[in-house]
Amino acid sequence: MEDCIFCKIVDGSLPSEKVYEDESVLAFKDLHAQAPVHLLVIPKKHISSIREIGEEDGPLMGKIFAAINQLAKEYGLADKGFRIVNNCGDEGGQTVYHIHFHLLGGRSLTWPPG
Ligand code: DGP
Repeated sequence: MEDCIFCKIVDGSLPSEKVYEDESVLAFKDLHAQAPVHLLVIPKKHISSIREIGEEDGPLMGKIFAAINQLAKEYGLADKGFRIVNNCGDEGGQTVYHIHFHLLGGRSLTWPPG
């Protein structure tokens, strides 16, 4: 989608540090890391937020979580623990309206979030 920075990362017109890619999912390092490991896992297809997910996206969401599990293992987080965050909407803290899942780990994470 035009003017979507994550679509531009998907099509390569904006640079990113890619850490995973398949035909429908991409993961890259967050520009403003909040933890030693902070990755963003996104569908290549433009979905603006969790509110736009339909039943037909079930297999795609399964692929996203398979990629998350693979990355958690690769980055040594699987046994120690990690956090998946999805911010939805303005009050949810969403700033980029292309759905993405933050994978955070590598330190003890506190709760509740701010
Ligand atoms: P959220 O607030 O949940 O919408 O998170 C958006 C995240 O995207 C935020 O942690 C910073 C990150 N981000 C924003 N622009 C870029 C970019 O151009 N490249 C990368 N790698 N990350 C970005």
